[in-house]
Amino acid sequence: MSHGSRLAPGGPGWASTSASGGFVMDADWRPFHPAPRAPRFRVPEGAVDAHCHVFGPGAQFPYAPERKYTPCDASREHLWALRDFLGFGKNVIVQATCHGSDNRAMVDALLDSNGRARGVATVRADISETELRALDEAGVRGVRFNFVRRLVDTTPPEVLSGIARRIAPLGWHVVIYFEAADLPDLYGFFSSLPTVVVVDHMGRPDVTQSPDGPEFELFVKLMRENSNIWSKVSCPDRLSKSGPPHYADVAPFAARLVDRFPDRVLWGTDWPHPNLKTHMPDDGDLVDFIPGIAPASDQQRRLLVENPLNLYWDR
Ligand code: 0GY
Repeated sequence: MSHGSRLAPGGPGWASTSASGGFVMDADWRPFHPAPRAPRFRVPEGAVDAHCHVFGPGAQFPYAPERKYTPCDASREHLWALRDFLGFGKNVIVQATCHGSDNRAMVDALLDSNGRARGVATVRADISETELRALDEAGVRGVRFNFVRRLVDTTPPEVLSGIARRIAPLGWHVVIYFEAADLPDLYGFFSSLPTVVVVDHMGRPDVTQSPDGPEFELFVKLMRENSNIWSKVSCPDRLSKSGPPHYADVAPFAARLVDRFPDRVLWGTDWPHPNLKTHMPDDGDLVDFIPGIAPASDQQRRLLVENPLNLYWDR
């Protein structure tokens, strides 16, 4: 990889702009960047992209009937090529809501990864012990609870608590995704979870407010009061109003968490960036966001290597 180069391996279906298997991609869907640029920032050896997804391909792994969106296919081969191009060593693949609780596409990628990917699944309360053990064997280390109403129908908290109790003995954790405006209502539930809890995208702060203002202060308090709660300092593209390439308005929020909780932060690309409406990020820009939020090499090593290895590979 050299400065100025772009990821463009070519081959059939590389610039994926459709869904296979008879599925029709949403009319307003933005496909992932077909040729991101090489980042200037070199991630440390063994760095982990700790938040990304695979979609389908629909012909092999059909999208779930209950999905709220139909994406373009985004295969494991694309993900591995992006990983290598950006300089990462490993991935954490998070089950996307377009696949519901059918984890086959994600598990297929884990099994293909030669131990270089771990997974976060979506499971139903009636999942059997045998199925849980099979997911564990494949490399799943957590379950995701989603509270974003445009993505899923609501699941009652007592059902989620039951799932958390089932997965705790496996050493798994819970990943939570919610909007900042819902944190006051969910604060007690999140604090009650018995496992490590990883928050997606800093709890989606409104970055037009101050990083020291009451909304983000509540999120920092959640992490301060609960030493089992971690955060992904990811998705500036999803949160920013100032936009690419620097996503400058998001940086102070992420930098605050990296500085205050250096052992409880993770970073991921969020490739293939579902449901973005304003623009599709260049993944090279996203990697170049990292030194702005984690300026010290020690912070970078913890964020990109030690923390994700600790959570996903060492337990
Ligand atoms: C993300 C964010 C989104 C989607 C999903 O599973 C999903 O469908 O997570 C979103 O639309 O905000 O983390 O990928």
